[in-house]
Amino acid sequence: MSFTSPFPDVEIPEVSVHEFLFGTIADDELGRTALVDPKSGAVTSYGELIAQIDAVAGWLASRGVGVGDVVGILSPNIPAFASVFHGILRAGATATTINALFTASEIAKQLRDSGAEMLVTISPMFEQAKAAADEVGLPAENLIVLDAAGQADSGHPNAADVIGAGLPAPQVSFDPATHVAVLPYSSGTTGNPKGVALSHRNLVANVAQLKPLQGMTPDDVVIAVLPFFHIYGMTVLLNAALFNRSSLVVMPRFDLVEFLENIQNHEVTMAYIAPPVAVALAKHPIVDDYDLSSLHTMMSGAAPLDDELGQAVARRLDLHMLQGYGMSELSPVSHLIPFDAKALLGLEDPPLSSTGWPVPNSENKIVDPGTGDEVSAPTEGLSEPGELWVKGPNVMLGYLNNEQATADTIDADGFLHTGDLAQVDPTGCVFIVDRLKELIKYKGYQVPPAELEALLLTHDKIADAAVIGVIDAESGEEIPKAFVVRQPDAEIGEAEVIEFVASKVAPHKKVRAVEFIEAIPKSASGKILRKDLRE
Ligand code: AYL
Repeated sequence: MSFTSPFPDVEIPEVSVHEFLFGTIADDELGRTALVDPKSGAVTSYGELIAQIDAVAGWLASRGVGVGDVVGILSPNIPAFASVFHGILRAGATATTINALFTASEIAKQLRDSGAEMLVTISPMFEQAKAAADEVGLPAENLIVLDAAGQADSGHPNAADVIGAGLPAPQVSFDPATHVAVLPYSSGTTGNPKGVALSHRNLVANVAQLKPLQGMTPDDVVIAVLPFFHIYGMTVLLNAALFNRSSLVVMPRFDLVEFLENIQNHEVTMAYIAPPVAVALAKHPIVDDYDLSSLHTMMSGAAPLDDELGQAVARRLDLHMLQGYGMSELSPVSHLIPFDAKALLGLEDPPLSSTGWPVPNSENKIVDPGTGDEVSAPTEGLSEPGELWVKGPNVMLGYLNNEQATADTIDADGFLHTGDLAQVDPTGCVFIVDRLKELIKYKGYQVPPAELEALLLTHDKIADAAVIGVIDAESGEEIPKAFVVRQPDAEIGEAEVIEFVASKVAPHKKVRAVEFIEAIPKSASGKILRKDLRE
């Protein structure tokens, strides 16, 4: 079946991200709070943020960085992330956002693949950043360490150099529809992580598509604990909150007590989370010690939210609980339960086990992966399951330097094949039921099996390996599990495999279970038969 968004189309202006977010800002909005650093209490107003963005863009331009250049950002959420990120885009350059927990070799891989010629980081990440910069041959003056004021003679520019100089923003011109604004990395439906080329138009579109459903206003205070380097935090928090003139309370990492304290002390009204946070909010006794009455809305995305769990959080905290679905390749939100389902759809209680309806300006298909035929539309109940296909202005331009992977993902009619299995009800409400693709998610983060398999094969006691996602009996969460074939006569146990992987990758990519087998089941063409492993 084929269906469109039930929401009216929105206007998507043909402008850059910067113009869209700040081009029409009113004088009386400049003094409003854009960003709060709860640790130091520092507040950045919209006026200050815009000045900082201009300064970053001006400094980059003075260094010859502009259209066609790529700059990496390696940082957890800090207020300066916003100025650096938007400064890069304002200069006409492309930002590649790197997971702050990556190891040096993971960082180097992304820098090399994206062609980044500059990297911006902060001192806690300096060691990895420096090793990666050395590996790809970036000179000291192209590694910016924002908070390293004391390293004056290190050759690394810092925030005082970059922002303090206050250089004027350059005039740049590009086509927002085709110019790549950001390159986050995703493994998509198969293989190794790839640069997801998202245009200015993609990013503008998704904020515009979210606007009527998200319910964010200038009176909202939004807690920003999901990382800005991941597309969820980038679009749904950073860009959407700034567009709506809300305030962001910026947290560099999740800590339950700090999360609760910040909601209470800053009278946070909206929280965007991934399912593991919902578990803590539903179950932890400490939650009762805080006044969280300011919170009116919470949205979960990036992995399936258990219905009961979501309801438990909504009841305990007395708020609207919503769920969204999407992919990095969709900028990312393609489906959402709207903030006000009653007004928009005439629905009292939208099902929280669903991921809601297609965002405005978009079209969907549900296609039987076996036959390639569209499944029939249900008159009642749910349709047969099929692969969810999505078309709209938020569909990525493609994977960087990878025409094959792009063609395998976006078809000739412009539909992106998500690799997720969904069912749909007669109103067009989508229920994600399974994943067809190889991707594993640990706590909402991507774990690319192909990357772990390649790493396991570098171990001299391992003859062959395959990695799949399994549900951990204890936590009920998806975890990466490795199937390992030992080299003849080699002795290697579970602990050694786990430690080997853990020493080479970011924590979320660790293998968390190991099974030794005689041979990895493969098809005639050599493809790992993941279904057989699952069984
Ligand atoms: P990536 N339910 C089930 N699976 C989900 C959901 C969900 N609500 N959201 C994302 N996924 C899975 O690029 C699905 O397999 O996501 C999808 O193909 O890291 C994959 O995650 C994409 O992984 C929001 C808020 C989307 C966040 C997101 C994050 C998307 C980034 C919509 O409202």
